[in-house]
Amino acid sequence: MSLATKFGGYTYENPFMNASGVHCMSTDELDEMDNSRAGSFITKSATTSHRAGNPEPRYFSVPLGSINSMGLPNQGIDYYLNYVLDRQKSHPDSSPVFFSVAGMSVEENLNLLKKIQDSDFNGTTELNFSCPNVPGKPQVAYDFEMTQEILSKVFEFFKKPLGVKMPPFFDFAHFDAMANILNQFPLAYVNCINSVGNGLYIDVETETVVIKPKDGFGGLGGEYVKPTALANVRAFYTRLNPSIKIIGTGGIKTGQDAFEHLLCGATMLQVGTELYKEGVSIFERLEKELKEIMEKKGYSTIDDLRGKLNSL
Ligand code: RRO
Repeated sequence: MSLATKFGGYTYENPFMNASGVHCMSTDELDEMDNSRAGSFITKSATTSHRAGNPEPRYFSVPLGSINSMGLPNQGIDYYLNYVLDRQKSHPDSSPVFFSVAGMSVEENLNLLKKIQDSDFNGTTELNFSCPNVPGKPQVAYDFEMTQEILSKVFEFFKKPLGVKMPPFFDFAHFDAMANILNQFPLAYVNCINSVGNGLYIDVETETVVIKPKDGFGGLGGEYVKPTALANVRAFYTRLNPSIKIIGTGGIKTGQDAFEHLLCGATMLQVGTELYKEGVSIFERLEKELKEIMEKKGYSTIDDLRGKLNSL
């Protein structure tokens, strides 16, 4: 029984990672990810300079998941780039990691990626097209022309492995149109999904919202979003060129949830809400539970089951 996962020319011990934003804001958290059972990890989406983000409270755990409006707080690209470059030097034999960027404009995205291109970074870069929480800034990937424009400009100079983090889509016309755009580019992967944007959670006792920014509106994660995440993983797995891998993110709390994402076609699996709740010990549990379910069903490798979802 092996959970070994080939991705971008490397073999990771298992497919599990954090979702960008969770347990990756500081070097201490990144070190904890690195020392955990996770197969790999990703840094918090970085902007050009440090951002404080939105006022607190801005993340709230609820029984079926989470709601957040963090507002892209991060230490700035240099902080995370220095971290991953130092790690490369001190652990030259370790598998490379993932690096997330989220520019606030076309220009900023291009400048962030130029910096990565010009650095020695040897891992995979994730371009976040789906932050739902910066007031006045729509989620990039809901603007199809903008998405096409950014990717066209990026691939004029960016030669390292690049993936994109997508928001959820809810209509076949949108799955088709976005897949047509993504298929024009040599992407390493598409990550489905970011949080489901602009939900509203209410504390009935106080008749009040639970997070401060945007009058309580925020991105939903956790159990609420798993069916939407699975639909997006499946929709893009069945529409994208096979060279573009899928990272499955959304509602992974148990080994069974992981198994479902793999059946839909995911290669790597990211955990956000439940990692926030449980801490990095979750990865050991997920590994054990995924192995148990595979054993019970007679699968000895993930490759044997990836994408093999049956239709009726
Ligand atoms: O920082 C955030 O508010 C945030 C980001 Br950048 C994102 O991509 N997804 C999310 O749920 N929150």
